[in-house]
Amino acid sequence: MDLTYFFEELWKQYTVKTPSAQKIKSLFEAEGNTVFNDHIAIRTFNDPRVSIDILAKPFIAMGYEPKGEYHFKTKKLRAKHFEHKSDGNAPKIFISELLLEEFSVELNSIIQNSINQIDHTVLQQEDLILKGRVWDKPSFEIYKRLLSASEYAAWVYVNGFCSNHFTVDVNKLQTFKNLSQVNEFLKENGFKMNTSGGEIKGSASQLLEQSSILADVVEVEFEENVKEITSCYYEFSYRYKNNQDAIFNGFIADSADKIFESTDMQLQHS
Ligand code: OOG
Ligand code: NI
Repeated sequence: MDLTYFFEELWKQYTVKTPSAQKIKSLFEAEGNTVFNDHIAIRTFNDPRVSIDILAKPFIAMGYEPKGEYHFKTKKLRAKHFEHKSDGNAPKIFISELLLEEFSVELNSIIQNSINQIDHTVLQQEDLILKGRVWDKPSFEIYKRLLSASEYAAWVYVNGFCSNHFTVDVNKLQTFKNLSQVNEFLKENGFKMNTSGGEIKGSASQLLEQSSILADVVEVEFEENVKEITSCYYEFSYRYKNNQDAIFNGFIADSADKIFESTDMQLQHS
């Protein structure tokens, strides 16, 4: 598997569901920028058939290695990030998983039922992440039940496996000096920011500042009827150098906790 091909496929699938990302990238380019991707993110469940370690496999095979680990107590999530061993320009990968054992028997049986539907040949392939939703058409009734326990679980149930965001590397934009300039530009162009925890998450002293737009809302065919549900979002990151003059390549759990909320339907109306 080839890394460039893999990211192109992920971007193709992502922009079909996230037209705002393609629009923003084109707006940056029209201003004279070349857009580089800092990282992508993937969501899953800690079931051994689809866990972080399973979804990381193609990336490990393409030269990535695990780096940081992060915990989200309230959201009941765990995450790992991966960096390429030799290609410093390769985007980082952030993969999180829902800790199923911390949820009800009901949630577990819904998720087990979905995972049980995955075709065995698909589970054996290394590109599960390119497969999208690999179980039957979702039920809106079940979606709502999941939503009351975990926004993350409900989102994965509907959206399946994909890159839930790409991230513009603001350090590499030529016509913007910092993240607040980027945010102003996005708002002028009519995009809604995720303001949970503030428009900019993190700080220079934490060596990472991040912002994101709210996820696009797309029509999803449920068993019952068609409903509008959040798909994916676009993120913007600005990284600082540490005392050793090396750029910080990790993530900040407190900031990530708020970035997750970019797909929360409730923020759409606030
Ligand atoms: C990942 C949220 C965290 C970051 O950069 O801190 C994140 C997600 O929404 O799945 O991407
Ligand atoms: Ni991110």
